[in-house]
Amino acid sequence: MTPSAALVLHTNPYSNNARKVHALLAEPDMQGLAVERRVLRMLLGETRTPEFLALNPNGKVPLLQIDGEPLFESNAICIELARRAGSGLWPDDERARSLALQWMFWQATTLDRPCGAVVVQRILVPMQGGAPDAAIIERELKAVHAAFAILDGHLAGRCWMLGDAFSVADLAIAGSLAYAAEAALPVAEHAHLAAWWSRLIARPSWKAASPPPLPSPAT
Ligand SMILES: N[C@@H](CCC(=O)N[C@@H](CS)C(=O)NCC(=O)O)C(=O)O
Repeated sequence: MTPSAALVLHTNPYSNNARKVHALLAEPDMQGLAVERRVLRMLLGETRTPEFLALNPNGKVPLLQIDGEPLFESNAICIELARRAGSGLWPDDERARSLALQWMFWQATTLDRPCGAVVVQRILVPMQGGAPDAAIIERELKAVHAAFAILDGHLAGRCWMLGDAFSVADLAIAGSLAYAAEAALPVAEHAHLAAWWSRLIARPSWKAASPPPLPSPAT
């Protein structure tokens, strides 16, 4: 384990990107790591204050401070924390690390945007009193299906994204699917992906990171 540093996670229980980090921290071999959590209420603008923007100019959670130094992007935060804990969730093997990074970049560049767009239309827009835009949903669902087909092909014959071992790559992908049920993302139409998702959501760490029921706009 890396020598201890003061670790502060700025977060929100409803953030799908923060949920990856919460689930990681709930994994058994992460228990030696002390991380203070500070909840920011996104819908009240707490991620847009000058103080927070000075730490993360993107104005987004999660954000990790390591002895005061900021680190943004949930995937980078997961790697940093797993590495500090000496956890095998960030694999030891160099080839496995490259593959983990491959899937984590792919999640951030290809999978997350269309999944997020459908979640916004089907959950956030109605929560704020608006009407979902059917054209956006139709367009983004095509990209979701294309990305899910890639995952489905990869997961055929694999238990987890890197094979037999659960890793930060699984948590990265899970972040994009966090609201799959509520937003009716078409996971069930891709059998290998659906089987992986069932295994993932059965993990005690994922359950421990579940947010309370969806909030009112004041959170
Ligand atoms: N790529 C970033 C995305 C972070 C992100 O989109 N965070 C959202 C919550 S899931 C947020 O903080 N939104 C608040 C805002 O935009 O004001 C990551 O993976 O950390």
